[in-house]
Amino acid sequence: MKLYDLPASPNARRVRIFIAEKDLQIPMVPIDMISGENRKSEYLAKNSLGRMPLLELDDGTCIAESIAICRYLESEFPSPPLFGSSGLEQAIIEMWQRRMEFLLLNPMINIFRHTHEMWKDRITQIPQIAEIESEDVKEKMIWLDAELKGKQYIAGGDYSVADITAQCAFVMGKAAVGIRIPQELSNLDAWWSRVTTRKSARA
Ligand SMILES: N[C@@H](CCC(=O)N[C@@H](CS)C(=O)NCC(=O)O)C(=O)O
Repeated sequence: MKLYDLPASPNARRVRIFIAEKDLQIPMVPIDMISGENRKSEYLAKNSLGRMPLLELDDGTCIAESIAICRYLESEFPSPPLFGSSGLEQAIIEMWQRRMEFLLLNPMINIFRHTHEMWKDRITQIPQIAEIESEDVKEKMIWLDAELKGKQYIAGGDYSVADITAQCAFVMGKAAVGIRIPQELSNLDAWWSRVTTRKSARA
């Protein structure tokens, strides 16, 4: 199998971190979005939406959507479990993964898309969307800080895919849209140190 990758993409980073946590060696094929490689027929035949990441299996089956890719890898390589083991663990991790995606990662991506030069000629940019999303993300950081009180990781006991989604949201916030975790949010700040010092964080 191989992973079609977009190095700067937070969604692709989610899958790279997941692969690193599982200690898998999966060849990566970088796709050059700036030159429009993902809009060429060869790539569109693999993913008609022209988006990355994309996992291509040896039989040619293509799996898009970062969480779908992670789910497939979890089923093939269950150890260490990153989506939980028992039914209850799986439900709690799913709950947190969805919250981190909808409340943090997607808004960070939206802020980037509606403000950055790179997206100027690709979408209709609406700066007010970025302003509203930025305020909302700041509120969500305060909420998450309170939720993390007494917890090591987002879903509770162990590092999971919910942490991966949240850390990719904050990498995007820091690197691309200037939103950083305030130091006074001490639970969130401690969690950030915990996850970013893992070896997989560099993936
Ligand atoms: N929901 C998808 C989102 C994939 C996505 O939007 N990827 C972006 C990079 S973060 C992309 O490839 N954009 C290229 C484009 O829109 O042309 C996932 O989780 O994988």
